[in-house]
Formats: sequence, C-alpha cells, structure tokens
Amino acid sequence: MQIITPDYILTPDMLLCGMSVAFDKTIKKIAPLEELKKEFGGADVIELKKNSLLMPGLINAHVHIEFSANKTQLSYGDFIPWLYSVIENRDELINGCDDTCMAKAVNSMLESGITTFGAISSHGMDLNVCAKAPQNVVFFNELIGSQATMADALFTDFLARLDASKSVKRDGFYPAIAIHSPYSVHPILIKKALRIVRDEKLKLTAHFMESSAERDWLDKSDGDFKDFFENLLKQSSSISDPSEFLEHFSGYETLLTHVVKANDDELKTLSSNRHTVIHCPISNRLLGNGVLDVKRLQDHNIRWICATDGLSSNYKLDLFEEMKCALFMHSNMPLLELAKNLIRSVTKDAANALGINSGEIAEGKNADMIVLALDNEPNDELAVHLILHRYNISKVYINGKLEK
Ligand code: MCF
Ligand code: FE
Repeated sequence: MQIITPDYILTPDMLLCGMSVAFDKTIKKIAPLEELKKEFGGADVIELKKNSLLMPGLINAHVHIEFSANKTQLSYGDFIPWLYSVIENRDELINGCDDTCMAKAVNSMLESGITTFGAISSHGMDLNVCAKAPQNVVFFNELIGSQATMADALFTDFLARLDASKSVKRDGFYPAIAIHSPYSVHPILIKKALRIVRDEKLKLTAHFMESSAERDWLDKSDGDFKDFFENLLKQSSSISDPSEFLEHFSGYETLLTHVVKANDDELKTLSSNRHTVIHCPISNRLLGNGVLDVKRLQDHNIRWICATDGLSSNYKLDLFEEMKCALFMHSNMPLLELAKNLIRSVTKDAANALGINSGEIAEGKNADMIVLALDNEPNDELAVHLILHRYNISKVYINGKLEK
C-alpha cells in the first residue's frame, strides 16, 4: 500500500485540497493524511513538492501506432491527396516503423501523461509493442475491405490478428474490434465482425463521416472519392449508405471517430444508440476536414471525447497539445466550460466510453494517476490553465505502479 500526498486533487469533477490517496493497484481511500496513516499502518508515504496536483491519467482513445514513422512523407491539407499519399508510401511507412519506432511513440504518450490508449491496429504489427506497453491498451483489430470477392480472405486475416491479440494475457490489455469506415468495409464483413462483438462483448470503434469526399460518395456515389474507387478498386458505386452502416451498430455502444460531416438524422441515431464521438481536432485540420461542431453534439446529448489519431495525421501524440488546439478551434464555445469538458473528455468520459475502470481519482478506481507541478495555488480557472501551460508531469502511475 502507498499513500500519495498532493496539495490538490482534480477528480476531475471536483478540486480537493488537503487530501491524500491510499492505493495499491486500485485507489483504496481518499482522506486527510493522518487518517490514512492510522488506517494503513505500514504504507509508504510519497511526499511531493509544493503545489503538486494529482489527477487521473489521460486516455487517448484513438491512435494508429503502426503509422508512427510518418513525419513528412504524407501529404496534408486535403483528404483525398492524403489518402493517395498513404497508399503510395504505405509499405515504406509500415516497414519503416519497427518495434523501436513504435515503442518511441508509446513512450512519448507515457511522457505526456497518457496511461491508457486505444490502438487502431491495421496489420497487427503493433501487437508486440502494445502487449509490452506500460499503459492499459484497448487493442482494436481493424477490419477493412470493400470488395465482396476478397471478403473471405480478409476475414481470415482479421480473425488471425484478433486471435493473436486474445492470446495476450496481462492486466489492462483488452482485445477489441475496429471497422475501418462505411466506404471501405463491405457489409458482409461488418455483419461477421459484429457477431463476434456480440458473442464476446468486445469494444467496438469505426471511423465515420470524416471528409466531404466520404459524405458525397456515400450519399451519391460521386465527388472526390469517385476517381479513387473507379480507378483503384474498379468500383462504380458505394457499397453502403450511412444509415445502413449505422444500422449495423444499433445495440452496441460504439466509438465513432471524426463525425465532422454527419447530418442531424445521423446524430439522432448516434444519440439514441448511446454512441460516443471521438474528436481528433489536429487530424481534422491537417487532412482538410474542417471543424467538428461540438456544440451540436452536446445539443443532441452525444458524449464526445478528444484523441490524437495517429502520427499519420498528427505531429505529436500529446493530449495536452490536442486539447490546446481544440480550445482555440472551438472559439464559439465558452472558454472555461470547454476547457472543463476537454479535461473530462480525456479522463472520466473516455474511461466510460472504453468501458475501463479508470479516469477518476475515486475509491475503487484503478490507480492510473499523474502528478503535475503547478506553480501556484489553483483557482476556479484551473482547467484553462492546465491546457495552456503544459505543467511538468513529475510522476505517472499505472495500475498503482510508478512508470515515470
Ligand atoms: O484517422 C486517420 C484518417 N482516417 C482514416 N484512416 C487512418 C488515419 N490514420 C491512419 N489511418 C489508416 C486506417 O486505419 O489508414 C489506412 C487504414 O488502415 C488506410 S485507409 C485511409
Ligand atoms: Fe484514425
């Protein structure tokens, strides 16, 4: 048992002052230090510097670890040119990203206070690094393929990757399923995968309505995707429409990434199915996809959480950076309220969306916690200050173990 003695605790719903936390793998009790010392006699007491703040470790629900080799290869500014650049550089990017490259990405997340991440695994090349990562990992095996003729082969490969991820037996590692997107996964494949989700109660995610090209292709089999599908995949029309796609997910609380171009009917469906939107503001900007209307999501009562996406569409895997960009991007929202929502989105809300027992400094929760060195006493605007000032992260605990 250990007792940590910060000056302040952000739970994240409340700011506590003068309380300490007794924990092993989980948080046992939050109370004044003297009380904890009496109750947990032999516990180690961790002393901290003045103005230290304890808060939940951050949760990055969407990242593509296998794409971590990209720095300047991929073309930014517009979705379709980006996609062509992915296809052109794919082998070089994926093969150029060995375990060392991926471990570096995972370690950079740890350094920036990320104690859980959702890895979208396209090929299973990241399994080893994710299995060994210090963080909790929701390992989303991706299913992709729009051609019915390829369905069997693609599904066999997907099942092999899913099985490999199930053979990882460690605390905090959760095999899961990602459906790439409505334009790239054939309904036959989606149905087969969803049966596994249902039978094995796995977590589920998908990219949805990221670009106008996607919107136009799914609605009208037209727009910027037309040449791509005709020339590369010999496909003249879309394999599904958005409502058909969403229908597959009814009854499964799904994490849908991007959702920038969704219409009101689709948002109603998201809301009634209790889906969560994963918002990746930097990725959206860099791929020319515009700005997610988070106010509209809130009006529809849809939970949204903030994530980085991969280094395929970002320059950093850092949720503080991501929140800062979001704070400036959504300039129509009240500043403090948005800052509080952002902090909650990468802690408590992300944990609930991923179904993990974390994201809060509360009794019974996993001891996933970070310590920040504030430079003075926090005030009512702490959420804004946390996002603006990039305070030093002095300690990172994951399941009670000191990892930084
Ligand atoms: O999230 C970004 C942009 N949207 C879609 N896909 C990806 C992103 N970063 C990497 N990808 C991967 C995706 O998982 O790119 C591959 C898929 O395996 C090809 S389709 C763009
Ligand atoms: Fe993505």
